[in-house]
Amino acid sequence: MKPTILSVANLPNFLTDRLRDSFDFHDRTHARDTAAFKTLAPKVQAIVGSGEAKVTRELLSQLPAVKLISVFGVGYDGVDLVAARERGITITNTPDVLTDDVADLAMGLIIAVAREILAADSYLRGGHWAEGPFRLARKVSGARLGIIGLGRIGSAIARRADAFGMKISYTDRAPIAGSTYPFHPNPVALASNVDFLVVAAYGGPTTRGLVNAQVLEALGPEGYLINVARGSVVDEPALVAALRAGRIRGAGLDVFVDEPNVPADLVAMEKVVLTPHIASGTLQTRKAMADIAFGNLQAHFTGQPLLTPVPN
Ligand code: 8YV
Repeated sequence: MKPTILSVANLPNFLTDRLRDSFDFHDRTHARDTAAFKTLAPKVQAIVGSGEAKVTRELLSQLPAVKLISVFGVGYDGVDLVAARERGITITNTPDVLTDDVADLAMGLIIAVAREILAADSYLRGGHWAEGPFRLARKVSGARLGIIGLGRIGSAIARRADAFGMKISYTDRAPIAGSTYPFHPNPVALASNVDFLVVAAYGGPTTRGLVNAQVLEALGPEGYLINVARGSVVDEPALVAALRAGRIRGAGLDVFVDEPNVPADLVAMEKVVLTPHIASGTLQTRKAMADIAFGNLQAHFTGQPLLTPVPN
């Protein structure tokens, strides 16, 4: 008998095809078919999630046989960790393989927003070039970059920014042993010393609203905010207000509080660059993530050591 698995995420076909071959696989039945889910729920032994999908206490309470949650993504803040821990449920994620892509997109957003690539593109396509040159932008190389969260992704951003001659500093829960970059004890102190503030911290309750009105005020009217972590780390209404009032200069955002819904105020602004949570979204990386998410399920059901369990 194949183990029964429920996906709570919108996963790529190259993963769902493999899951269908190896498991009794059910794709988001909990959200699609209440009657079918009632029959299915007691049999579900594992859940496949993603960086965006939610595994709530309420859902877990309907799935008494679940022992593993395999997250297709590095961030597992969508899982109710307290409820999972109470039940002794193991969680796995897909670290490392997506680090480069996320750091690449962070640099892309920095350059896109500072050099106004999207507005310049519209200027050209709109036939305005003949009227005169496009307005002057903000230089990236040599600027001061502040990183909130110097973990795997934050460090990869720092390495790239180093190559741009940027002056890097960071904040984290504590100074990172061995790091030579200047440490600031909190986001306000960091923001007041940088031109670009990049969020690369974990999501979840401990970082909710960390980038608040005060931090944005400290970043100042010439500062830019970049977020490739989780929408929840930024107080979104405070960000909209700061952009509107010119208290910061611009923002590059890949993540939002209520995805896929993006505040209309942000969508209407030219000084922001918005991408739909694509930081790990390359074929190469998503395939590597699929291998790990699948490998963790296989390991679990064949009694092998898990590839990438998250610490509990
Ligand atoms: C993905 C992510 O968007 O890794 C994460 O935490 O949020 C992203 O890599 C996601 O997990 C794929 O759906």
